[in-house]
This record gives sequence, structure tokens and C-alpha cells, in this order.
Amino acid sequence: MIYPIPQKNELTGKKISVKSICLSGEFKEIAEKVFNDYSIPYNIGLSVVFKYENSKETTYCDDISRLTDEKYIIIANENQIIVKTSCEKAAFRGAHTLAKLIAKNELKEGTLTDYPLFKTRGYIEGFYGPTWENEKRLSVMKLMASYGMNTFFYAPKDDVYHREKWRDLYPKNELAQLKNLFNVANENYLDFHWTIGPGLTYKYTSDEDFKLLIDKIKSVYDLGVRNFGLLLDDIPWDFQYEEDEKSFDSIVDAHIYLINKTYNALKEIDSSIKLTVCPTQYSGDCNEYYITKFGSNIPADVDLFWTGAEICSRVLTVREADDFTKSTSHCPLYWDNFPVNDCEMFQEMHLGALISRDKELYKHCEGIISNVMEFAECSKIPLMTIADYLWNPLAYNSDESLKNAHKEMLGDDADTFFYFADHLGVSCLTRYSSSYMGQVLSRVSFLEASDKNEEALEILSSYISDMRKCLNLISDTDVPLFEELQKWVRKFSMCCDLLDDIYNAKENPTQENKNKLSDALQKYNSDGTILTGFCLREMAEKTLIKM
Ligand code: LTM
Repeated sequence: MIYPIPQKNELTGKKISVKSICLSGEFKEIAEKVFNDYSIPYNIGLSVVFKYENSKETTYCDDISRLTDEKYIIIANENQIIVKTSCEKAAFRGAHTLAKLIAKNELKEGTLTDYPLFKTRGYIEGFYGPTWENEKRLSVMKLMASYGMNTFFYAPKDDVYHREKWRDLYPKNELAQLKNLFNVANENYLDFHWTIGPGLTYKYTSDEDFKLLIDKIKSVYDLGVRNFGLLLDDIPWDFQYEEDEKSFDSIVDAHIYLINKTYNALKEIDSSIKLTVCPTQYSGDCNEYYITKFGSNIPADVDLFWTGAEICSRVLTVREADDFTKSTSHCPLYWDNFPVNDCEMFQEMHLGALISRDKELYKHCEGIISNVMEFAECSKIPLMTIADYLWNPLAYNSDESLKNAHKEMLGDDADTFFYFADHLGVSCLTRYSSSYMGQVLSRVSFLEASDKNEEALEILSSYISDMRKCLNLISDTDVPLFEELQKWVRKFSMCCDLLDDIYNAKENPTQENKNKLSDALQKYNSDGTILTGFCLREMAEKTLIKM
């Protein structure tokens, strides 16, 4: 199986074993770069033609009744493979799929027709906390593009030039970094959106402030950027200046005024500019005064961010999307606050798969933009599952998608990593975690209750040994993913110690072992890092009571 799961995979004939290929066709250069990334030789071997075709077959998706520039068709037999697309972006997508099929030795004769169901699929660097290093940004971009995402929003709350010092132009170095980021996004067919959050200090009645805002956007426009975002989230609900208070009936009127003025100024600079906005009320029931008035009074082609019923929404539903559209005359562009773990969530690591987003949501919204964690490597894991869902929500299976994400990050170590990942599934989507540990410890309790203490100890011992192997793996701080996880690794180490002490107390219930277990439990409880669910503490407490 390859991820994201293609829409119509009829490559079901005879297996085609490919070691190297010989590329030709209009999109040869694009395909070459992709095959390079998968280390598949592309100058000699089976003929693969990346063919330009602009027809209904290559541009229209019947089942979603819409044109797309991301559709590709792979026709394979043992003599030749043809990849038909109408443009470069679609060729890039097709090349990734073909390369994955070849790399996994899953290519068969037949036809594969593929396109994404969600229109806008991406992520936003929009969290509070240390911004991502540029190298990490580039690495996430490349991976997410290979998983079919098409959008990146640049909006780090702690980039001072984005929010706090929004009036100041970027210094030379920062501007060059931004340009580099934009270039890499383009090379990977990701739409790059640069955003600004002036609302902490912006004076709505000031011509000077408006000029500074447009000048700042223009300085990024000059890099080639054409997609902009005006973010008014997390700013005061009250006016900060007397003149503003006197001029507008309410804050929403000031925001509408700002959006329209900005929209008109940008369209004057270049009519191809795309504007996206985040309102100050970005979650709720969809029928509140602010969001209804805001949405109804900004241009129809401005995309409108919405996080759902809550800031970090457990579910996103078709019904709620339709309510939003009715109230605001805009289909929501979801700013999905998963996997972000900033502010009061800082003790949690959100490493689970995306769940609880309606399968049919793609017909009712502009798309989903996922807000990531300050930990770029860690973010890749949930992001891959999000990309899978966004490409093909109808075939999405969260467990399988997560397994693939582990495999992509860790290769053969994925099975060992599982013993750690089992505890890192908590997020706004679910409070349920440590499901495998829960199963093991329930079995141990059951066997004890059935007077099968030896068998219980054997199971516990084998589990502890798997946990220790895992601890050994994740303690290697040279691996970037593990380096980011060290805070949770330390807690995992305490968890292993606690399990050891539970085992010893069960095997040999002396006062000394009881004291050791009690100390280990106290140490474990006093560390605020969120790791295992209740099952571990429950087992430790029960063991102590019985001693
Ligand atoms: O969600 C939005 C629109 N804004 C902020 C984000 O920047 C922040 O990362 C998340 C999670 O704390 N919450 C917000 O309100």
C-alpha cells in the first residue's frame, strides 16, 4: 500500500519489477528530480513517458464535479509506463506515486487514476513558541509535498516581524530566508502564503499604519509571493485608540474596514493576489454577531479561517461547515488546531493520527490547514496522516496511516518505536492513550485474579523488556526526531523504572520493594510531562495496596 491512497487504483495485473527507468516526455525534468529523491536510476531501463495531455480525462473529476490541476493517470505494462497529466504540478504528484510504487515493488499492469478530494490541503506554522529553524522548514515542506499537500502558511506567532514588530520591514537576512522558503515551496508545488498579524497595535483610523501595512506586504510581494494572509486572531476585543473607538460602532466594523481596504489596495498592486483572513472570533456556533457580520461584509473571494466549534476542535463536521457557510457566505477554510501543542498544552506531545473529521467535509469547505507543533520533526508524523486524509478521506484509515508515518520516519525501528508512541496519542482529538499498555496490564491483572501469578509475571517481564529496548532506541539524541522528544523520553524512562518496581514488588513483596515502588510512583507523579494514561498508575497503586 502506498500513501496517500490513490482514488482509483486498477494496477491489478501482472507485477512489473523495476530496478531502473528511462524517462522521457514533456515533464521529464520534473520526474527526474522526484526519482532522484527516491534513489531510483532514471536514465536507463523501463521506458516511462511523462506525457502532456490537456483533456477532460486529465483535468476533470466527475465524482466531485470540479476541474483540478493535480490529476494524473498512470498506465503501466511491462514494456512501457505512461503518466498523463495536464500540467507540471500534476506530473510532480504522478511522479511521487510512481516512484513510491516502484520503491515498494508494488507496481503492476493496469491503470491508476488519481486526484485529491480536498481542494486546499496544508499546514500553518502558526503556533506560539520558538519558530522552526529554516532547515527544518524545508525538510517538512519536501515531505508534505511528497504526501500531496499543496499549501503552506507562514505565520509563526513568535516571528517578531509577523506580529509584534509588524510595522518593521524584514532585515536583509530574514528576507533572504523568506525568499529561500518561497523558492523551495514553489519547487515542491506548495502555494506559499505569507501572513501578517498587526492587530495588537494597529490603529484602524491611521493612514500611516495602513501605509506601513501595505509597504510591508509589498516588500514580500517583491520576492514573488502572491498569497497573503491578514490574521486578526488573539488580539484585544477592545479598541486601543480613542480615535478608533469614536469612528467605529464596534470592533467588527473596524475589521471589515481594514480587510476591504487591504483587499482593494492589494488588487490594485496585482489582481492575481490571493487574500486569506483570520477573524478575531475564529471558533464558535457560527451564528454570533461578529462572525456573521464579518463574513457577510468581506469580498467573496477572500478565504476565511475558522477553527471549528472550539479553538482546538475535537470534531469537524459537515453540519457545522454548512452552518458557517450559511452565516458568513464563505465556505470555511479550516485552521485546524491539531497537532499544535503550545500554551497550556505544552506538557503534551500530539503524536497520534488525525481522527474525527467528517469524511464528506471536502464537499463543504475550502480545505484544511493544520497548525503544527513547535517540534518540526514530531509534527511530520501527524501531518502525514492529515495529508492522507485530505487527499482521500473516503479511503482514510487512521491506524494504517499512522503505521505508515512511523515507517516513513523510522524504517525498521518503527516496531520498536511503537512502545513509546503508544503513549503519545493524547490531543484535543482524544484523551485516550496507552491503549497497548492498557491491554497488557489488564491481562496481567486478570491472570493474577485467576491465581496465575507466574504467567502474569512473564507477560509483565516481556513487556518491560520491549519497553527497555524502545527506551534504548529513543535515547539516541543524534536522531532529530528523538532529540525533540527528550522531555517525554525522560518520563518514559521513569515509566520503565516504575514498571520494574511494580514487577519486583509483585515477585518479591518485601518492605524494601514496597518503599522502592512507592518512591518511583511519587517521582513519576511529580513530573508534569503528560505520558501514559491512568492504567500504569492504577497498576502501581493496586500493587502497593496489596502489599
Ligand atoms: O487558532 C488560532 C486562530 N490562533 C491561535 C494559534 O496561534 C495557537 O497556536 C492555537 C493553539 O494554542 N490557538 C490559537 O488561538
